[in-house]
Amino acid sequence: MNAILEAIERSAIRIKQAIDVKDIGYSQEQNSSGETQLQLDIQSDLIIEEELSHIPSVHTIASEEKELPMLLNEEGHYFIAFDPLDGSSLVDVNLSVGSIFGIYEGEFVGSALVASCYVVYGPRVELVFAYNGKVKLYLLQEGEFEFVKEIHLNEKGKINAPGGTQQFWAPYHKAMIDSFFAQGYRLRYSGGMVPDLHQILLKGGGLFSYPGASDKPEGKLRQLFEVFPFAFIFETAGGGAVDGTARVLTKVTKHVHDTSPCFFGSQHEISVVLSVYGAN
Ligand code: FDP
Repeated sequence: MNAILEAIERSAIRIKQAIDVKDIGYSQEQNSSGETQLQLDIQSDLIIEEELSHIPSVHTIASEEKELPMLLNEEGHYFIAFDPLDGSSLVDVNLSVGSIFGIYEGEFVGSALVASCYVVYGPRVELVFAYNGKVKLYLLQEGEFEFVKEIHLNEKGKINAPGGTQQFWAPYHKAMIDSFFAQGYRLRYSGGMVPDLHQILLKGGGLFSYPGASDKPEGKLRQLFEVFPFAFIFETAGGGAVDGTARVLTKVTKHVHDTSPCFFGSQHEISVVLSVYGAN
């Protein structure tokens, strides 16, 4: 697992450099030396693929940027699903983005997750790694990721991050979101899953939701690359992650790009979601 974490750290440093120096959004165009420029998310995908390909314990990778999983090493036992640059459209407006990694043992199913990691590229680069019952925060300083602290969620938080388009929400979902605001919860939503969930984790708790709605009955966020890795992190930090009625990590994935409605939060907010959705 150490070798995988180190490969993720090297990838993060290279992706941060790419974010800092690249012209943005010029896929298919040529740079001054006549080379074709790659979009940042594709470039990030290739960086991670290359770094993980050096690790013998990695059997297969699946990426948000690739249609199908890719076998790296028959002898390996880890299956790694990653979103190389989540929220990449936010780079254009200089908001934070991130990379997400789910590390599965033997197969890509929620119950086989053994570790999860994400990296936030913001004013600072931070990495969060959940493994062996602990969620640890690291900060990139002078080329090294230094341990900062363990992350624990409070029983109840103050942040409400409601995703999706309100126009398409079910009435009971809208009523639940409104009731959190009526109780004093504050709106925090950048449109980047990584910074939005990072904020909830570091500020003690709250609720992030991306529900199924009439325009997207199965939500938008992808199980293997986004929903399961964050579910593992929230559960390890003492919170929860559900699809409305059940833990998301019990969901069956039929295709690598399957999505799921999802709610991440501290215990109190997740219990409210379960009672609202269970009753509807
Ligand atoms: P994006 O489409 O910009 O890549 O992964 C999907 C995602 O971003 C998440 O990072 C983010 O939480 C969500 O979409 C935002 O979706 P909405 O714009 O529909 O709120």
